[in-house]
Amino acid sequence: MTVLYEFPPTRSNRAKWALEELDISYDGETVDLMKGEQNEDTYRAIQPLGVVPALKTDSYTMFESAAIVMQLIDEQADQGLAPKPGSAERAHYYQWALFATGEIDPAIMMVFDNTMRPLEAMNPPGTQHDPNMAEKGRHDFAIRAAILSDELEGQDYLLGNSFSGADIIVGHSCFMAVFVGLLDDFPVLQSYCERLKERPANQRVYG
Ligand SMILES: N[C@@H](CCC(=O)N[C@@H](CS)C(=O)NCC(=O)O)C(=O)O
Repeated sequence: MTVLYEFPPTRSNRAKWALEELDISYDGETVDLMKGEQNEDTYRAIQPLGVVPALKTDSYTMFESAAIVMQLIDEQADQGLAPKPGSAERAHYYQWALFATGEIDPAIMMVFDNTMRPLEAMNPPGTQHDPNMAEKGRHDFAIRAAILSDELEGQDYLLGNSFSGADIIVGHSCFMAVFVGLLDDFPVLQSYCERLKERPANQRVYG
């Protein structure tokens, strides 16, 4: 049986969305971040950093939301959610997936951590929100969002007209950005979010 360790609506939703798109049967196991369950030894044995998501299947256990999405999609290659390995389209698929986790997520989290993150529940004692760091996050996000927006201008999805795993990974970043109040100046990205929200699998996860 496949088990997803999750805490909706965090980045575990990326893995959940892929499971739903691919119609894979799984159990969702909540790791309550507000209660500190991510720090329990049993969970740390699965995800040593103490973050969600993690995925356990009959043959492996893994973490990192984008890696989980891409692995699940490769296991179900006939469903066509990723371009052929080695193709030019695959190059861009990897590019956008890693741009989301390596460039966009950290900028969003810099804003979230310094404005909205519950200090007592999820931070070391004495941590304060830092307005300068929040501003740097907004600045970094805007540069990266403009790059995404240019790419999506005039096309429905990151790889053109067909939906792929890159849209699950980047789409979740865009939903995070909405949550943190960062997408107001990016109408192309707002439309992209609306398009993604029309998908039944997305509605089952983010509904
Ligand atoms: N790069 C990781 C980041 C995972 C991550 O940081 N998850 C957050 C929720 S969005 C978390 O579990 N935080 C727990 C904590 O900070 O204690 C991924 O994409 O899977």
